[in-house]
Amino acid sequence: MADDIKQTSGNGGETHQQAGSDTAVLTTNHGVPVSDNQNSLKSGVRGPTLLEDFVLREKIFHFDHERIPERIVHARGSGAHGVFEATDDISDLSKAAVFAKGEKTEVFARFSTVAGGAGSVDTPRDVRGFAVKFYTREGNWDLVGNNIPVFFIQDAIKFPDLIHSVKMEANSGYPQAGSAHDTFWDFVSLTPESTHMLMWAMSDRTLPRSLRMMEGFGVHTFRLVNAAGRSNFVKFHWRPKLGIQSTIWDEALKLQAADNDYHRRDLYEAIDTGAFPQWELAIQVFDQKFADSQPYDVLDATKLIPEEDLPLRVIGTMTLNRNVDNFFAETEQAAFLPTNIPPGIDFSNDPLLQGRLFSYLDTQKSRLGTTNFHQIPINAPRCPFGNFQRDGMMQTMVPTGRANYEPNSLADHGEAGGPRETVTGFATTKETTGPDETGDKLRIRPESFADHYSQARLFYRSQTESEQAHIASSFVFELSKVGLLDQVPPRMLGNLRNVDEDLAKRVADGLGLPLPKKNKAAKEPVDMPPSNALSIHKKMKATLEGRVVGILIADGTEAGALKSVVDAVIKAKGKAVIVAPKVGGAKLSDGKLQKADGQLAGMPSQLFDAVAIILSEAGCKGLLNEGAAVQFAMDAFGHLKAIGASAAAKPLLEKAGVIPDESVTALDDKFIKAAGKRYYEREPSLRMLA
Ligand code: HDD
Repeated sequence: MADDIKQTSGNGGETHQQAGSDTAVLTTNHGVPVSDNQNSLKSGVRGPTLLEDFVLREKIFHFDHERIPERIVHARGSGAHGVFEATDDISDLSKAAVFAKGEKTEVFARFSTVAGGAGSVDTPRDVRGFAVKFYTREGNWDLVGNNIPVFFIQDAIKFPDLIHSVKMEANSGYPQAGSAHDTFWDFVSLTPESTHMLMWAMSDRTLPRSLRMMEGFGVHTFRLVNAAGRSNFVKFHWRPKLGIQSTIWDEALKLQAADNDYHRRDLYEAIDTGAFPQWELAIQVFDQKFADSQPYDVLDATKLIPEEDLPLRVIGTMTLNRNVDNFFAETEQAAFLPTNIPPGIDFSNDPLLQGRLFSYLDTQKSRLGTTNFHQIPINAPRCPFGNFQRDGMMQTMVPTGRANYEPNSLADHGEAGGPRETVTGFATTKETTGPDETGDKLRIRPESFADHYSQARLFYRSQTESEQAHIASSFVFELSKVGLLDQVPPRMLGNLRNVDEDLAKRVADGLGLPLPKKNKAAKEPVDMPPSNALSIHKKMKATLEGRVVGILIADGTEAGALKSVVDAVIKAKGKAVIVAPKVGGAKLSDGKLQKADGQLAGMPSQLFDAVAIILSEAGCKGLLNEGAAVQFAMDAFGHLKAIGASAAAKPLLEKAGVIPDESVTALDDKFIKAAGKRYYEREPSLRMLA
């Protein structure tokens, strides 16, 4: 902060002055001590309340105005603080201090769903926002990305249409937080450029197991600029250290019922218990020559650069190590702006990115109510900052002196003249992206953006059989929810025929519709070599680290067996959660009472990555007629999880329809090994897949 500017309320990072936190005395907002916080001031014992009661009026006045407008998109989110450490020397590529090897930069990350309101559930089928604010020594850098590397549209002018179509329908106000409805599919079926993103959206990428197990992407092509002013193009990637993992649809649906806050709780608890989630930041760097030689335009946000063509280079690690102290003050008031960019990074001409450069600054005024939103501690830079912008609503700084304009010669008279140094400032790169960059003013989509299907095909064909089945089934489910607009599913099928004939057929079959004519493509798609990096299954880690094992016990459960499973799970860096018919606990074989972490009826198996069912003969008998116990085993099996069970628990497994396979084990080492994986090969025998 410039010397001549003082902030009255501190500047981020530390705990801030809060009513109630710095005084034992209960006061009004203006510091007047309050004598009674239980009763309003009345005229007589049973008479009306008096207007004079300023304590009551202030309290209710403040309460009445507690809510602020939620984000128009990404309203539901969870955030955490952390640190980014640069681990590779890329000074030849970028002069940004945040990338200097060994540099540690404070960060705040916020993960979000897109369509639902702030109070909606955590696990709908939806894209996830992945926004990171780096408080660098050269100002804030906000990398505002998603967990999918491409986007629905190519030009920001279509964003309001896209979002209107996916949000709850304008007349009825439903559905909340979901794309399975008329208007979304009407819009995307008329917008072939969305087809690639639809492949990702219909895949398990939109059903993350945990925010800690998501990849993240900057999506657009950006630039890195070095000290000599030379620039290269760059794509940013986040890779979770725990490996990428998703749930399956039935599991995600049941998670919505079991725990609305499944992802928020998971992130908070992991950080709270010291299991800090980590991601590697990696880059794909390329020059104009590479860009010109690709069959797609690198300025088109509906395209990715296959990792097989341009490998990722890891340049740093982000560790989230501190939960927010106050959800509203921090997570809700966090304002991310793609225009927050330090020297050494720059934009490209991607027309989607260009529109974002306006939108985010604009929306903060509407959401946070003031142009001074940058003074809110979560948004304030951690480095000194100063300029001649003044006043405005909710101004909390107290600039001293007369210097509120520039140039000035106040210093000649011994007065503070304010900041003026600009030598090291952000300078837009001079380099162009080719001959078409400037020239006539045109409302036009470049010809190089016309191929809407090749990469959609690439994505589909890079998936495992099981992943392809999930994609086909999601299309069937979503299109089956299109109610009134009969023309929409055939139109979508006509687009899908351009992606893959087999996919189109499977979706048509699933809907019970004839296969329509192929829609005319703006540009005929081409086959690209499959990319393993696009598949979740091909790169999932077999590990219990960061995962949760649910252990079902009842009276009579063998104490030794329980202890050895709990110990083994913890040793494998997993979390063991004990579930019993009564939360007070169960009496184990050694006569001791084992307290449970949760009651069976409220802790179904979808909350866990694997389950152990440790029952005595009597305990099992007692649970055979308990629907929640049968469902516990049935869903664990149906959700493709490993099941370890005591021999006496067999009747329960049988009743639940569990068919023994390699992942249904005894309670030994085999179980711990099996528990780190999902068993997708089991699925075709369990449910109808398209
Ligand atoms: Fe956006 C929020 C990500 C295109 C306009 N966007 C928002 C957030 C994320 C993204 C993660 C939530 C940030 C937070 O946690 O507070 N948006 C993206 C990505 C896009 C994208 C990856 C394409 C590659 N967005 C996009 C366009 C526009 C917007 C084209 C407008 C022209 N986005 C907004 C917004 C939001 C927003 C309306 C709502 C709340 C906010 O900005 O602060 O301005």
